[in-house]
Amino acid sequence: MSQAHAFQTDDPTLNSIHDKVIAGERLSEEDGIALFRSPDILAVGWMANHVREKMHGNVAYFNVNRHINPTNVCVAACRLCAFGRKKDTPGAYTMALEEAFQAAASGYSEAVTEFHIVGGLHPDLPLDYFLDLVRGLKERFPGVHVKAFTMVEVAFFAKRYKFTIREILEKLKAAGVDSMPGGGAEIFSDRVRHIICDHKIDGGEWLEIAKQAHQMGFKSNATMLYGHIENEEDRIDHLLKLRALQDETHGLQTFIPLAFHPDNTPLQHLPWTTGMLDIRNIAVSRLMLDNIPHIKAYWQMMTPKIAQIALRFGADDIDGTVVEEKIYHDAGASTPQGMRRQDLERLIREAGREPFERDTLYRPVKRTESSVTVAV
Ligand code: V47
Repeated sequence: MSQAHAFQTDDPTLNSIHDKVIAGERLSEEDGIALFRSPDILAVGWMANHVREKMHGNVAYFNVNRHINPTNVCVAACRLCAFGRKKDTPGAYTMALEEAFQAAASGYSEAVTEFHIVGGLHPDLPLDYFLDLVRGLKERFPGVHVKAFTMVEVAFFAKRYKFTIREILEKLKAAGVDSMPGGGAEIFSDRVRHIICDHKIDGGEWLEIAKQAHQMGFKSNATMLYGHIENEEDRIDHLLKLRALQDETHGLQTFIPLAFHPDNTPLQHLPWTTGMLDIRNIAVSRLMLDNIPHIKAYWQMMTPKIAQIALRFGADDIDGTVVEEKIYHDAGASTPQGMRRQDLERLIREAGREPFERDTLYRPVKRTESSVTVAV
């Protein structure tokens, strides 16, 4: 779909980038830095929207999903995080499996098509806790896609239970994991990672595990945490590393820029991100990641209002109903914990887009009064 409005900018550095965007040419590191620094956010957004409409027309994707965070007990103690707790400290929890199954079934009455499962790095649970969780969900909800465990959790399982990454991925697959969420990528820069999440795997390991997962046929997402102590070069470095991974594996479905929420974290002296930074990260991601199909404006993290605007600045997806969000709410998010399908559709329509309910693999979901089907 072409745009009715002509491109205009008062920032001369954007003219050569515009020419490349129109020609479908790959942008360079310098282009990326210029996009982050340009005062002309509307021109940056125009280009991102051009690419977004070329790829997805007028549709905006959402899904009906439920988050399950089986435990917040975590050995990592990342400075960026308000969710993790040390074992036996106030607020620490670990769901009994039955409790997790009940959580999976609770919330909105509409049939979900995806469980999104991530949790802390628990020092004592057996591997079977996680495998039984997935097996139990598959038994009880056979049609529901299980998107579970970040590359960081996979690395932890391998180390803790003494298996190779490949063996852990095979066990997760056999238990019923269908794909993997994008968390834990944070920012790949060693300098920044050392400060915000010192105990996590490094960026190279994250990319290597994602590569192995993709080579085994898993699709995954990827995230980037911004708005803390990183700079523009760190962000572009992160995007270029993901672009190179995708050139090799084609396993990334969706990229999700995540705005840092400082409340209740050891970095709570840092300011919150602004709407402009949120929108710019969406737009620059769309322009730099020419080989990743989807850019998600995660409404829980951006707020529904900014997510709507993002749908005209490069994003084509706003995530889903979620039902019960913990990670951002522990860090001060004031968004609702979940949203109904009709509310997501309204957000999308009022942004001038056409709502498209997808499953996790972006296939259309058809609902009638009594059934949900995925067109394959
Ligand atoms: O990896 C943790 C981030 C991520 C904070 O794949 C924080 O579809 C901001 O990855 N402020 C988990 N961010 C969430 C995540 C995700 C969310 C929605 C959809 C998908 C998907 C993935 O949240 C963590 C970390 O980067 N995070 N604490 C914080 N205080």
